[in-house]
Amino acid sequence: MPPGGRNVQRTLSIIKPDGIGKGLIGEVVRRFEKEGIRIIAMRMFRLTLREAEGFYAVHRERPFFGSLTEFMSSGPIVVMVLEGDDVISRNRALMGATDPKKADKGTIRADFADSVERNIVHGSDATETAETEIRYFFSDLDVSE
Ligand code: IDP
Ligand code: MG
Repeated sequence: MPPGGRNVQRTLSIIKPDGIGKGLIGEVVRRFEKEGIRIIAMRMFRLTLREAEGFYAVHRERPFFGSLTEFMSSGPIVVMVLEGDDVISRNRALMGATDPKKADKGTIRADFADSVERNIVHGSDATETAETEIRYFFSDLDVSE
């Protein structure tokens, strides 16, 4: 990228069942919009256990996989496509570290999460995973230009 050039990216954000349960849809959306991050697609639904397992397939061998996928299918979620300059890392910065006890003050997870598993939000971690994760939930027709 040239110096001063823009690096417009898309990323997948999920407000997890604990975030919905705590009434944080508006709060999370507000934090994105306040940062100038555009929401270009949004859906709310409940994942089946199978769908949660598919989404988190990279974690299949981890000891927390069963508990995580049960949690993620325990209630409705809100999934969003975010767009903006360097939005993948900017969203991760707004979210905070996976473990809320280690997350910086003022991040979504530090402010609201109960545990490393129930940590309110998901965000893609790289351009390739962002593309795969957006594709898991959205078709091109769902995304507003
Ligand atoms: P991330 O969401 O910050 O990218 P990942 O390591 O990709 O973190 O893990 C995916 C999700 O799995 C986390 O957001 C969290 O809900 C859950 N998770 C991660 N590590 C643990 C753990 O050690 N115990 C329980 N759940 C975990
Ligand atoms: Mg991750």
